[in-house]
Amino acid sequence: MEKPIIGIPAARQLVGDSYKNTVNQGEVAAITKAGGVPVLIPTREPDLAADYSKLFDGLLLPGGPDVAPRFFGEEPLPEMDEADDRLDATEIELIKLAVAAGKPMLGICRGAQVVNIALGGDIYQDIAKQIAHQTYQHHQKAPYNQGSHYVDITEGSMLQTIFQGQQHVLVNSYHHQAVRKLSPQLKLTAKAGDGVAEAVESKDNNLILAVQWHPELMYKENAAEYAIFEDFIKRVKEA
Ligand SMILES: [Mn+2]
Repeated sequence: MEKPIIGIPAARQLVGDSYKNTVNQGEVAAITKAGGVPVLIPTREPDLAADYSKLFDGLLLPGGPDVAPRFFGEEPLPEMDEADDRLDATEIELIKLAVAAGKPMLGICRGAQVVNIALGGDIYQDIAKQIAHQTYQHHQKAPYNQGSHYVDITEGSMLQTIFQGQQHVLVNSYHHQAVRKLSPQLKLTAKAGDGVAEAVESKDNNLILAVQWHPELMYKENAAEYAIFEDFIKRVKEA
């Protein structure tokens, strides 16, 4: 495979008085630099997920809005932000289809949460509210390209290889939700010192790597963050 096609589900964004289908430039630029061809996947018609899934070799699940809690069997807490259930339904279907077809995935922030939900896990709707002890500032006020809290990386994980054996890594953080009950198909491969889940990977293969932080906002200054995208394109080429 020369240049793999990477599908990126588009968010619904209100611009002026009309809705647009949008993907962040950070992910598009990082995938392109790593040798992939990014393709925007509209998410307004969940019934078309199977048709869209034929169009790409790998799936990038980007950051985005909160996931509607009905997708993991809960009612919304007051701390929930706006959710987009068509985005949720489309991504969940695309993830299931990608697993079935053996297509590699990279999840970023929301992507880590939605991949866990799609495969039978759930999330905290609001970590500050739902975790009993005091958590770190996971919605950082520092600039997005700046790391703000550390994560501890699990030995023997894909992440450890990507970070060349480093176990304690400074990452950025821009989330108020996080993986809670882990999918039986996933393992936890990084967590913050306060116990918040920061990365998950497939248990039995190398199809899925998903991080809770935003490498697309750090990769220009940080070689290991860029290596997350290089590793993804390599996984897609080898699948
Ligand atoms: Mn965090």
